[in-house]
Amino acid sequence: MADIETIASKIKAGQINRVVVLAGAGISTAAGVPDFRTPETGLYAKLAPLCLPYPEAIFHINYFGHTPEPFYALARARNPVNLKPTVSHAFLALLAKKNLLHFLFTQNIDGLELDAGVPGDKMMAVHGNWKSQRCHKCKTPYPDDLMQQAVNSGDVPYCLVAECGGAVKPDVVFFGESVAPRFEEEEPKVREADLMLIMGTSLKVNPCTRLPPQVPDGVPRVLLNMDTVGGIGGRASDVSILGACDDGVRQLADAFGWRDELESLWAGAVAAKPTGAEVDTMALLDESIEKLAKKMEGSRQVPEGHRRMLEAHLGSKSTNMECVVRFRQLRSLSGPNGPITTS
Ligand code: CNA
Repeated sequence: MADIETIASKIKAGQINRVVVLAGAGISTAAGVPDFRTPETGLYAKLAPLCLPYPEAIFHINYFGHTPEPFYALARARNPVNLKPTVSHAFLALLAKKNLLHFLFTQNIDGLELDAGVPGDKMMAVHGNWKSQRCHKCKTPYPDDLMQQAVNSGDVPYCLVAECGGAVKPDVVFFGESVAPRFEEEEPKVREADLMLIMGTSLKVNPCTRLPPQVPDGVPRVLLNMDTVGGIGGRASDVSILGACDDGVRQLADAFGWRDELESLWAGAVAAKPTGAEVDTMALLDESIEKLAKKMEGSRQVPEGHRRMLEAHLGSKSTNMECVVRFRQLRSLSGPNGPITTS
């Protein structure tokens, strides 16, 4: 079984030069952004009051097309303007500074890797990022200042092109959309790696889930995550550092003799990121979700697209049964065979 000390001695001997990293939401939870799937604190658990057809629907392009309100209810709390990089982001920048970062695939859309100092040509935000936005229908770009106003107020911004009226969407890849072709161009880098780090991801979302199996046999894959995922640990050369990523990268930095450099790079990255007023993103998220849930309940309306998706998911294990009951009550309000109130 491989261990941190063996990897550290290879790093010190210059035998590891091409580190490929796959990162996910877990490297940003310490910055105040909930991940998706952690029970109770993850975004999917928090969304329950909105009675979505299934939690991932909030990021599905079809759902956004007819019901963009839930997405904007959480936009303010996930607005990267309010976030500072974590020590895990700083570790990635340190790898790049030491010329060891072969490539970083991040599934995150918060851009914190760039804020920490990872060069843009050494990474791909596979699911896009929040730095720009456009109408999801006609694709016309939408101004940054108006987008910021919408994010701050929680109101859905709509296309400025007369007669279009589509909702504006940040340039992040939703479920049902394809990732940029650059992904396939960069993918072979995984097979060139002499070390892979897999950090803060459940390895449940395509296409990144297919990267770790491509690391050649015998090349160490180090998992820094709260829990074991994706069969990592199944090879003799795998190493698992379970727990918070920030603790894991500090453990690695200690073993590599980089600890002071890591802490000072992190402090510099935090100081360099201008932020507005301190915001409790988790509290903001709860507040916005509660507000929208009350509004939806009060209106006694079920958008037609929402109804169709909920019905299509009845019986699946992610169905929120409380919502189905509420939905049926709503239906009986309009009479057993009467129309469902739609908007
Ligand atoms: P996920 O499915 O929510 O999994 C997160 C994983 O990280 C889980 O295995 C957790 O146990 C683990 N985890 C949570 N906190 C920590 C921590 N502090 N230290 C170590 N491990 C931790 O998220 P994935 O990234 O795997 O899924 C891909 C989705 C999530 C992408 O589409 C992203 O866009 C999306 N996402 C991004 C952000 C962001 O940009 N910060 C936030 C939430 C979700």
